[in-house]
Amino acid sequence: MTTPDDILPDHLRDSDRHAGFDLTAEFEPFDQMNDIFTRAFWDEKVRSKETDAFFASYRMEAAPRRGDGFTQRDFALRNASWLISDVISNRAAQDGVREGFQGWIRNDTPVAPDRATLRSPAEEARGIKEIARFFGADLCGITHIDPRWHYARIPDTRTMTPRDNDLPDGLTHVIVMGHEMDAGLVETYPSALAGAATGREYSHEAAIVMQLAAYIRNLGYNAVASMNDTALVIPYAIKAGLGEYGRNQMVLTPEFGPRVRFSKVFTDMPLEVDAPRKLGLACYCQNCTICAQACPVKALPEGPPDLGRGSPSTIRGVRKWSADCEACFGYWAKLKTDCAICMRVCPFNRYPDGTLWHRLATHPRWRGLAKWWLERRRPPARLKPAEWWKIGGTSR
Ligand code: B12
Ligand code: SF4
Ligand code: SF4
Repeated sequence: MTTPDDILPDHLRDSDRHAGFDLTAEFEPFDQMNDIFTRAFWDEKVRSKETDAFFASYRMEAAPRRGDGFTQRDFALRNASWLISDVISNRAAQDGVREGFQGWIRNDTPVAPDRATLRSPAEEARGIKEIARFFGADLCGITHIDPRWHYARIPDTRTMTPRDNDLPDGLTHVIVMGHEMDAGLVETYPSALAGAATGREYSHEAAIVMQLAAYIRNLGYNAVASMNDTALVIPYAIKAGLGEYGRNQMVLTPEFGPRVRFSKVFTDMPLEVDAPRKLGLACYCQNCTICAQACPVKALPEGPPDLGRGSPSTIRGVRKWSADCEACFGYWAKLKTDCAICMRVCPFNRYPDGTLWHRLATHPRWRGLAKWWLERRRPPARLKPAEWWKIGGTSR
């Protein structure tokens, strides 16, 4: 599927422009067989004893070792945080579907045969956002479905061979939700303990997307619950007005900076969509390289957006900041846990909307002053995992 500008439907072309998306004629939807996690099962260039041990450590074979943040207790909290997500993602293992990661979350309730009387799309959109918050989402935006961001193929997890992306037809909208990660835990990256911030949100997400989708199906409309599976969520989150794309490969939100995860529900319920927002966050990245410098394996770019290095794990035909994900995941495999140093060090994680620094950094006139001020301060040190346990595991 090529998508030169002129064959895009108007609503997508206009919102691409507002979002600042820059696609070339080489664009191709991404094949999930090629993301680095999936490659770690079939591609000998990525798979190693270390990557196998990395995945095993999330289950029984935790990898405790001496060192603050990597003790048995640290791994215990991380793995326990993942538990509910794991229960959901293992449900359809016999069918080769890892729900929420490599396949959408199967419906537990049917679509009601009678449709509820709907209010206007604007009122229904407001209602959906309230219900998303009721179930526990911290952010919610809505956008049109856009097959460019859907995986061209997905793996059959029994054999790690490709099959078609089986998202049902007829879906028109995507409800994108944001889930704040625990601030204190994120401050301890890199550590096995910090991985509890990631695991806890996946477990939360699983419940929230399933409940929101069940609500919509009970109203008589189709709804498909989805976490990391089925589609790239970053372009969707930007289109849904939740934030802007940063150098650290994450959506920077005004509320939490990059310290947030995203989930989604695909639906055919008629809803008013949100517009991408110009927030001034990504503009700051143009002259900031804090995340790139902090990355221990130098996986992040220091220059302007480009078309990538030709890695099979990078989508083709999108001008953007792209990471060396082979180097990034290689580091995770060595650690036996995930990393997010590039999230921790981002100033938008520390200075959310409403703080003076945020106001300066997002204003074209004062951006330079914000950078100058930051450079004169000592960068905040990583929180020692032992300290996190001492302060009782509460967010600061
Ligand atoms: C696979 C994956 C990874 C892999 C590898 C990516 C790869 N290239 O294979 C690795 C291990 C590197 C990884 C690391 C991390 N990830 Co990750 N990852 C994913 C996942 C599951 C799939 C993305 C994918 O298929 N990428 C393959 C191709 C498309 O990669 P790419 O070309 O480099 O494109 C990347 C970006 O440029 C952007 N992107 C893609 N297309 C387009 C188009 C436009 C126009 C724009 C602007 C951006 C954009 O999205 C891609 C993210 O990998 C997504 C969830 C999802 N379904 O989207 C989460 C996701 C992107 N990861 C996330 C996070 C937080 C992380 C980590 C911080 C780890 C952690 N502890 O959570 C690190 C950050 C590393 C970094 N700086 O890059 C979050 C980001 C949240 C946010 N605030 O934006 C997501 C959305 C998961 C979630 N549940 O929220 N990740
Ligand atoms: S650390 Fe700087 S360059 Fe990196 S994402 Fe944050 S603001 Fe952008
Ligand atoms: S997650 Fe860690 S290794 Fe990967 S890009 Fe970020 S800082 Fe680098």
